Amino acid sequence: MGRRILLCGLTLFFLCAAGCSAGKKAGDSGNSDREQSELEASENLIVVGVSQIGAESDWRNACTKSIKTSLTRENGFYLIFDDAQQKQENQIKAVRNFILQEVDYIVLCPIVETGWDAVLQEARDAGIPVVVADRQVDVDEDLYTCWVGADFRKEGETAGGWLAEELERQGREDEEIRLVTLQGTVGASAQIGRTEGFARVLKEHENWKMLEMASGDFTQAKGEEVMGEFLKKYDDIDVVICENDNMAFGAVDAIKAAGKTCGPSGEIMVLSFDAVSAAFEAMIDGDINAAFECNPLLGPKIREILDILSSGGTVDKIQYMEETYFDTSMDLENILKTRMY
Ligand code: GZL
Repeated sequence: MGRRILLCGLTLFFLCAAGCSAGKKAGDSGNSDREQSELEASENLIVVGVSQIGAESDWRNACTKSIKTSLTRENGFYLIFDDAQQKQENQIKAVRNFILQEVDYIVLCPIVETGWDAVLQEARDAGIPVVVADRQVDVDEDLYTCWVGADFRKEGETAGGWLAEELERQGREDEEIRLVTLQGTVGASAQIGRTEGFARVLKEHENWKMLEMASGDFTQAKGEEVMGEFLKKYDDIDVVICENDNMAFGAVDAIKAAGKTCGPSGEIMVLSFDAVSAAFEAMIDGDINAAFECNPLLGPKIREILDILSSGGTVDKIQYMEETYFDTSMDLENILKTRMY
């Protein structure tokens, strides 16, 4: 109730201000874009504050687009969106601002799993339900209403299982296989889960040697830099595990810059996570062997959750997204035509 009064008060303030000042960029209604937004917010829209990590990867941009095209005014939402530029402190500030603005719901896409206890307790004390999306938070589960995202450990295990089958197909099941890993942002659920999931398969193959793992922070530039360092240290890498597509693209650039080859017909196998459209193109180009999907289209699921909650319903605490994997044995050109990100 407080929020509605607050927004109506803001609306009245902006309308008075609009009446006294000339030269504002006016829409059809004669109000500035800002006044229009405040007016809209005073309708019976569900006001949602979304704290997004940043724009570090193709996956993240697809996730943001999905959220923005789902939580629209037409669908009954007033969206307040914050891009944290990949800094947890910015996410914490954004959540505190959402609390001050008395939003109806908060959606948090947490950059790492830890450091959220205090601010989520503040949201709970303010009576604002929190939906955690994408990566997870390591807090008392009473501090958030539900989580929706991917099963990262399963993704890692699927990648390990795929590699074992591929090596067997090549007749290399008993050969010493030397691997390196480009990890995502350290402490992010996607990094923790993919590393742990692949490690479960790694320990089943004593002929697989993990030479080194280091973080490329889910970015292409850092991925290229770290892979370049690996290539200087190790001259016989057989496989690079990239915990997202953008680091895989960087790894491919580093491999080529070192005068080596990669992909299904190259010296170094490249396995990637996310399976965005650019990863399909890289597989079609012969640079990447396989991409393990992580579905970024969280918007419709978040919308469904918020609609249920705002009508007094309850939702499951943990909600997994559907996902699979793709490799160069598949009809990738035709599959690519069906991809939404
Ligand atoms: C996975 C997501 C990861 C992606 C990266 O759910 O958190 O963050 O794999 C993105 O591309 O940066």
